[in-house]
This record gives sequence, structure tokens and C-alpha cells, in this order.
Amino acid sequence: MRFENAAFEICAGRLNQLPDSTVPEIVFSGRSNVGKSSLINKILNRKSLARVSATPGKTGTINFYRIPECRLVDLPGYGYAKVSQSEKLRWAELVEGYLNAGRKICLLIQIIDMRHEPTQDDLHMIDYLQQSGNPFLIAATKCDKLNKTQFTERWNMLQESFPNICVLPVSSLNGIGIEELRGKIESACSAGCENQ
Ligand SMILES: Nc1nc2c(ncn2[C@@H]2O[C@H](COP(=O)(O)OP(=O)(O)OP(=O)(O)O)[C@@H](O)[C@H]2O)c(=O)[nH]1
Ligand SMILES: [Mg+2]
Repeated sequence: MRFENAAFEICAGRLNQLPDSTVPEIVFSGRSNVGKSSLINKILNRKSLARVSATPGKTGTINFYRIPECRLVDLPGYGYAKVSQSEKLRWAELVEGYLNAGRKICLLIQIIDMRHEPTQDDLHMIDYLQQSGNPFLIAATKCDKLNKTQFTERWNMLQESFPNICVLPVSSLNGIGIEELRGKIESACSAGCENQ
């Protein structure tokens, strides 16, 4: 797959702004500031195609990045306390509307912070994904911040908590797990999508 051949396509703040579902889509979901945009940049080997920020709540729209074979889709992050209630509602409606629009979603990459227990919102999302039957995996990011002992401890916990889900430790800082993630994206695209 030509990951290096990437371009920003469109950002959608409303459902009627979504691009037509013409190509497979790989979706990146997770709480605000967990590292969704950074992971997209790392996979595409670009420094700042997707906007990264130390301030949570940066991505409030659904952003689409295009490579020849598929789209990478950056969802707005959930769970950031300082976003207003009405803004949270708008995000939730946008994300739910997108996920339920019958699009060609080949894989959803649910990102959690490897250093911490998954949040209630993370667990809700994972529950929803299991019930919806959408293909998904968990990327446990920021694993560069753990030492060897911590890494093993957290890894064992994740295996225990999610025995039937593919979990990949990744880091957008040092590239751990990125090649494997690219491989998963590639297989998901060639396997095709439910609604294709
Ligand atoms: N050490 C380390 N820091 C990371 C990693 N991934 C992201 N970060 C940092 O985490 C912060 C948030 O990253 P973003 O990629 O903007 O997070 P996001 O999930 O897109 O955030 P929202 O758009 O607000 O939902 C930034 O300061 C990044 O530099 C990682 O793998 N390791
Ligand atoms: Mg972002």
C-alpha cells in the first residue's frame, strides 16, 4: 500500500459534509488527546499532515486523509471534560451518524493509552464495537513512556481484559508497532468491507 502517497481530503463537521463512501475507510477512534492524529501521521510517515496538539479536544471534526487504496479517518476524541455539553452532543451525533451510515468501514482502530486503565468511555466504545460486529483492534499507544517492567505489567493486564481482541502496543514517538499496524490496515482493505 502506498502509505507515503497521502493527502488531506476533507474535514466534516456535519453529516451532510461527509464525502461519498467510495473507498474503504480505516477509522481512528479514542479519547481526546490519546494520540489519534499522531498515529495517523506516523503511519503515513508525515510530520504534521494531521494536526497534533498537547491541548485536548483539538480535532472537533471528522478528518479524512486519502491514500490511493483507502481513506484514514480521524474521529473527534471523546471524554474531554472542558468541552461544553452541547459540543459533546454534537460530536456524539456526528460520530454515531458516521459509524451508522453504512459506509465501507474496513477496520476501526480503537486507541487507548497503554499507561492507564481504559476509561469508562473506552470500555463503552469497545462494547459497542463488539456488539456492532465491525472489524476492530485496540492500539495501546504511548508505550514508549513505559519501562520494561511497566510494559510487561500493562501488557499482561490488557491480554487479560481483552482476551478475544487483537491488541497492539504502539508508539508514534519511536515507531513501535507501526509496521504491524500498517500490515493490519493492508489486510483489512484487501479483505474488503461488509458494506462494499
Ligand atoms: N510519548 C508519546 N507521546 C505521544 C504519542 N502519541 C501522541 N503523543 C502526544 O500526545 C498529545 C496528543 O496527541 P494527538 O495526536 O494530538 O492526540 P489526539 O487523540 O489526536 O487528540 P484530539 O484531536 O484532541 O482528540 C501530543 O502532545 C502528542 O505529541 C506517543 O506514542 N508517545
Ligand atoms: Mg486529533
